[in-house]
Amino acid sequence: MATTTPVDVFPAGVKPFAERKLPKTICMFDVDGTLSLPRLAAEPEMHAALKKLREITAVAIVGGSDLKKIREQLDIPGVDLVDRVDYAFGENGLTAYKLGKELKSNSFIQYVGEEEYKKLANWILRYLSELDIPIKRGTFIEFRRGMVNVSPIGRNASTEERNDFEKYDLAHGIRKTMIEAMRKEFEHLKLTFSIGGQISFDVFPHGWDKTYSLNHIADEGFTDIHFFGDKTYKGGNDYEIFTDERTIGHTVTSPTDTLRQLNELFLSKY
Ligand code: M1P
Repeated sequence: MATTTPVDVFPAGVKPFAERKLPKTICMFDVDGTLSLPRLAAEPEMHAALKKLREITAVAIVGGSDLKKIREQLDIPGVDLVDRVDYAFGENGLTAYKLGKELKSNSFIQYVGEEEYKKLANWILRYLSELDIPIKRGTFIEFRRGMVNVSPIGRNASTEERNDFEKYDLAHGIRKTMIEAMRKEFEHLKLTFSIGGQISFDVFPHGWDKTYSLNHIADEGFTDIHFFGDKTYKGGNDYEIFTDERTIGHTVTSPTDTLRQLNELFLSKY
């Protein structure tokens, strides 16, 4: 379980929550498809909007990817992402930063243990070795702090190869079929399987979806927790936090739509 470490030092130039226009409100954002196009960099307009929003509400990023990838997508040279938002949550909050400082959290390997993890990894590699799809690249399992990410084509696929796999998967249900088999095989581990992107799926313990990140802000007294995401449908990796009773969920269709909604709800009003 996550523990909330009190970090009350607001860096120079950053207003404490109490001095913002809506002191009890936080806006949380998914990354791919919400702040940027999948795996691509966010546009300057998005950075400007988040900066302006931070004067009004607290701002959090909650991505399924690890923070390294999120940083690449939301990079501004010279200023680390964790210093530009109030909270940065990678891997659904299993890696967590508040005001530039890392918070304590949990890990997938601690949860399943070495033996079970070995069985899981061996099973995945065996399954994929027998899977016939048009092309394969490298890095089929990515071991992360809070989850394992599994990709039938491999994470080294190029943007074009990603797009092609996504279409192929939609027609042939490659990920869906693999998830069904894996769910059956590892029922005892109580794992959740989530398709959050184009070429892979995430595997993590029940409850370690994006709602996990809410543990880190639980003691902060926010009364309005807005969440913006594109995969808010059942089975999408924004579904649980979007439907959670603690949040006010907003479905977006693209980064442009996120900007439109932010303008309407906050930026043009306060
Ligand atoms: O953030 C959404 C997903 O982004 C990536 O998915 P893919 O590589 O399949 O497009 C992964 O980092 C995945 O873990 C994440 O949920």
